[in-house]
Amino acid sequence: GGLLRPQRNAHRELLDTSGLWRFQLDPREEGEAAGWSRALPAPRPIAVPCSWNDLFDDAKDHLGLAWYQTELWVPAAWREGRRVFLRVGSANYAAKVWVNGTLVAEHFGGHLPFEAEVTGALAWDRPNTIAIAVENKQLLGRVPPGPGPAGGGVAGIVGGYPATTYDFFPYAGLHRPVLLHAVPAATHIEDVTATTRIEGRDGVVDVTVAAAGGYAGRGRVRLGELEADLAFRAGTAQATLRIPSARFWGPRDPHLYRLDVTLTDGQGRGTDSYALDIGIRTVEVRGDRLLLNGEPVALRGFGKHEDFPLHGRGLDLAMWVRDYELLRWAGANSYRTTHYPYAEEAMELADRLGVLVINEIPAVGLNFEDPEEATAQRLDQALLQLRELVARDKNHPSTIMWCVANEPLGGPPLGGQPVPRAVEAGMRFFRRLYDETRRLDATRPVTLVGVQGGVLDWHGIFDVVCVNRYFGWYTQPGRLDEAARVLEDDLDGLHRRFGKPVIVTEFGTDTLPGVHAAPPEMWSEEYQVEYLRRYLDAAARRPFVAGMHVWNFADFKTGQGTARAGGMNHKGVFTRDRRPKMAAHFLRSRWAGT
Ligand code: E9O
Repeated sequence: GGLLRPQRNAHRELLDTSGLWRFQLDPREEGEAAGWSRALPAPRPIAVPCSWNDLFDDAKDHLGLAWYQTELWVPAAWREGRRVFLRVGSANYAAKVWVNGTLVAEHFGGHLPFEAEVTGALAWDRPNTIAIAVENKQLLGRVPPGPGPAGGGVAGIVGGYPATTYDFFPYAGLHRPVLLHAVPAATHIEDVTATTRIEGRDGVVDVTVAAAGGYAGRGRVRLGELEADLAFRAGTAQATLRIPSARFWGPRDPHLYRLDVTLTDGQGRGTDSYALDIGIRTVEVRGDRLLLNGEPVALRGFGKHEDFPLHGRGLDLAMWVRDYELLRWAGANSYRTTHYPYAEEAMELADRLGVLVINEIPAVGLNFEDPEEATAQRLDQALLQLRELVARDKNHPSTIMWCVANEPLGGPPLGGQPVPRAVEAGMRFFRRLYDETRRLDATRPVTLVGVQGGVLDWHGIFDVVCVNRYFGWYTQPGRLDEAARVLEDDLDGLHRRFGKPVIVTEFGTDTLPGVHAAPPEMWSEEYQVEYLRRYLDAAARRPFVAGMHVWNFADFKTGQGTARAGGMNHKGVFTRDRRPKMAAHFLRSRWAGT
């Protein structure tokens, strides 16, 4: 099946369990044997969705197992002619789900939804107990991996407690809503895939619909005045709609068309339906240019995080609405979902507001010097994450590119020599990920984000060369003019070697708000501005540079370490509570022209 976001309509029901749940840490991992899936012995209240870390002192650095539990009545109307599914939006990292003591689902990997049918496990004469055990160990074979013998990723440079292979804080818990949803039992729409093309001034939409149980009946798709019949065979049907003089989706005009899919009975009456907002647009790489609707496009924006005090990585709609407002304020048109998929609501907002998203799986901190066995396990995890991400986000016009990894290493970090065996292992790994992504979705470019001083060969596999560069911070500290020259040579070298569009997906400096220095010194607001200015100038002179993403949109929480004052990465142009540093005003003047 697909991973359609549940919705409520004449045929479908939805129940959001968000609110106060019960919570208990299980450091000795005794809960499963002791029947905690039915009742927790010593629970305390917790908010769902939310990370557990900022709520209780003893949960702050907890990377082990913890239990969530709630009770709820399922509406009696769902009893007849319905199939009921339970959908977990994001449980970081591993999760097991029980309904009334029956195990219904197990899932690995945070940030992506999973669901299980629970129809047979439900009670109708009493409240149902839902229990979810979540565990966030940093293990070698996971994605992101735990620290290995090779020392992990960039976290190897910045150190930190708890130990991770990345610098953002290892927040854990039920990060997105847990939903119950009901669909018609006879058959229902399991998946819809809409891809779009542009032919002259027309927009062409190819729609593929999957319906449960090998459905062989009929249906229809409607888009405004346009309508097409669906004739299902073995559970799938296709239709093509052509919109004359269409409005093409993009940052200037993020126009969405409503696509209605309906299954129909013998009399043409609807038996199930699903609605999707789609944008008609194309993304392609031609030579060294990135094209949106056939025109070169330059991405202006940031790497981000889902990160906010108290909520951690828990869904925070207020944060999202504010962040999109600040993106607009700064004149940005784009961001990358560093370093994991963001909430579905965030993707929906990007569609509506015309923001171009590089959509990344949680593959950060990979080191191909780690044992082969770990790499093999990571490949399976990454492939699963790719399938889930593409299934979830394939219909979002805002997703313009998939990214399969951030800053993989093929040797020691900080300028160490690549290790040939590790480079080879990475080649095989990324070839697989590239091919699989293209197989899942042939309509979007695929990229890999490389680290400064990292393995260049891997970029050759991908459509766009994305690089993170910190000349003037991690190297050439305090020497901005020298750093700018190194950057320019580096960009030209990448262009000569690959002849593809280049995006600088990270560049930035840690900056403490209120620290000033003339002439600019590291950690001061002036230094951040002058550093960014040089990078943007270098890009502006190079038409093959298809995007500049500042690291980071806002300061964000990290583990504890000598390079992270106050437990934060301070490279934000906004503070963690979204106050602008000087750099935010500078970007606004560059990007929004104000
Ligand atoms: C990943 C991001 O999550 N990139 C890091 C960011 C940072 O601020 C982190 O927050 O540390 C930068 C990695 C830079 C490595 C530079 C190595 C230079 C070697 C020659």
